[in-house]
Amino acid sequence: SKRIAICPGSFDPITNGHLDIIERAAAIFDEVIVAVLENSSKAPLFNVEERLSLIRDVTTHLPNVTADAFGGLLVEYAAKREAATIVRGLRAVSDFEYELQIASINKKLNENVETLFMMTNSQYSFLSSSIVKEVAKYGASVAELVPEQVEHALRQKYKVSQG
Ligand code: COD
Repeated sequence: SKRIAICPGSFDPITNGHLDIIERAAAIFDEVIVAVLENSSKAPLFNVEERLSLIRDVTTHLPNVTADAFGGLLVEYAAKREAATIVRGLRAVSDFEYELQIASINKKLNENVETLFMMTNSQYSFLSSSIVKEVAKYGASVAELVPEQVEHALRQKYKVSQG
């Protein structure tokens, strides 16, 4: 049977750090689903449709990668999509506690779903969606942090919001 993995997250917006994890997962699994959490408590910059559209735009070179939105519990979504693995990226030690907590609860909720961690590419160890938004908001270049389509979308977003 097909080995299906889920890369879940907020992806507000997708960065080169996310993309690196997705590409590496795509090389290991038959199918990778990039799953965007909808109705998160955080107020997002990009709505779910915009985030999905950016993910699709920057993964066209990966034929076994698709993007989808999910609500509710991640492990329930994983079961519905017949995915036995959740892939997460680890940047710093500071990620570890949070990730251990999520992975432990997910394991309790569904013991058939395994969480797999991939170390960040050292090039992107400092990179997060929040940092990217902060830099873009002040008009500095994010060209080395995100794919070109995302850079463009950020420029549009902040141009519009600044009037
Ligand atoms: N290098 C490597 N990995 C990176 C980098 C980088 N530079 N930047 C981000 N990543 C990784 C993150 O570690 C993560 O694995 C992934 O990319 C996505 O990151 P984010 O920040 O977009 O996503 P999060 O952490 O906000 O996602 C949280 C979830 C949506 C997965 C979580 O909240 C969830 O599953 N919610 C649904 C409800 C649920 O089931 N909760 C768990 C039980 S309580």
